[in-house]
Amino acid sequence: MDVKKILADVEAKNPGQPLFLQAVTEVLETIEEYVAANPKYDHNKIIERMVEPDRIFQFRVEWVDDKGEIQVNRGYRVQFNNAIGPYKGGLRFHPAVTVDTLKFLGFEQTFKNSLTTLPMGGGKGGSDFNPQGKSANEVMRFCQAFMTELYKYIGPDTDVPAGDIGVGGREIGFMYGMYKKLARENTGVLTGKGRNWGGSILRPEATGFGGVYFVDYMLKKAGKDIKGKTVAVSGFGNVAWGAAIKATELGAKVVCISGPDGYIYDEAGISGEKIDYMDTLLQTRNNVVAPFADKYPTAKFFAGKKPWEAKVDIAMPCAIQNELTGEDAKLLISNGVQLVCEVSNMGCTAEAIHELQKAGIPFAPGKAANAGGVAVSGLEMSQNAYHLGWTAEEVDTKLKQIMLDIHENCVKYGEANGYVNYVKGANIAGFIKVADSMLELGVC
Ligand code: 2IT
Repeated sequence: MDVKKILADVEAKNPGQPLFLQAVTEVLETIEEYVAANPKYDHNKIIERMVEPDRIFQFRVEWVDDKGEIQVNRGYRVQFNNAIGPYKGGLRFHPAVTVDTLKFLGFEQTFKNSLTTLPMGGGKGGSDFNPQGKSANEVMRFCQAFMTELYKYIGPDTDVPAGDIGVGGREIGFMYGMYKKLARENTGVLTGKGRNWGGSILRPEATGFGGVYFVDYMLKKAGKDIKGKTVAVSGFGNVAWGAAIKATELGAKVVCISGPDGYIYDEAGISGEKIDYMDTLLQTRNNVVAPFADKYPTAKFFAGKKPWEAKVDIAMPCAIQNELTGEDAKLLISNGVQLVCEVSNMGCTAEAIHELQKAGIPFAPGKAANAGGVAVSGLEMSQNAYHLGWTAEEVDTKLKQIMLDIHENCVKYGEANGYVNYVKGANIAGFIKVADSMLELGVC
């Protein structure tokens, strides 16, 4: 495989899409050696086929705000690859969403879903709708308008969306209500549903819990223990919340959370009701973390700063893409960080990953470490298909096993000279299942 040529083609075909190019570059550079050793992939142009989404839907979403003004947003669904199962992936509502964002996320999702061991293809969607400052009724009208178009492209065996940034249980409810009405079926086509209407127990916690299970496996592999470790988590949304609960439960101390306005350092640790308060803050939808320091005297707020300047043992980016840069990585390393586990999608820049790997710090990519979220979505699909619900213990046992399998796969394909390159391991393991399926399914 000529990586340079393929990347040049991807760049030429997708102008102005730096995030997509970043995601593709990382994968191609790490699977290059494996692909070269297995010429069947090259002969069948598997890479060229994998970097092209199956299809992309873009649509206008119009709705009326509380003042009676008509608003126009853009909606998307990227159906990236369905070689191993129906398209599966979240919906992101964020003003910065473009087709580039959703292509990078859909591409990542294809590999992530493959790693989960469940039969799910890769997809992603969303809108440039900004939920900040919108009333509940405005959010409902937007979600309904969005679904009147999206429902044409999805279905329980074709494409199953879920939440992502800006889309939580409330939004899934509004969208599922409209889907059910339009499609006249109750087949659980969205995941992350409420417990009363087909949702899985532990789905809200799953991404953060899975991320911490992954950290635990990484530490064990390095002969270390999570107990007593200090942790910096970025963000204060669903993923950061789940991570804080599980990290605390396993004996670590979460000292940082953050928002777009700055970060909180709480030497007493963020546990118990402070974690509940993270969710309260999220529900205000003001996207600021500063009020946390007003409420808890041990917490300090650092305006305009990132949590990566704090001295911690473990860093877990849980917010958004490229939130941890090369400079941040250098700072973490100089402060003695022992492990970095990306739980946001592509939370670290290529430079950051390079710095961490160069320093021999174990680093896990989001597509491995945050796969617990979509994995429990897969379990929600199974429960819906069976028309029953599993207990928390059953779901948690399955989630732990899936995270362990992902960790083992990363080690299998990424370990060399006493260092596990989790990026390489995850990309190769994720690639093999999708690529081999494409070979078996023929050119179609
Ligand atoms: O990035 C992700 O894996 C998600 N936003 C969850 C996707 C899902 O289908 O549960």
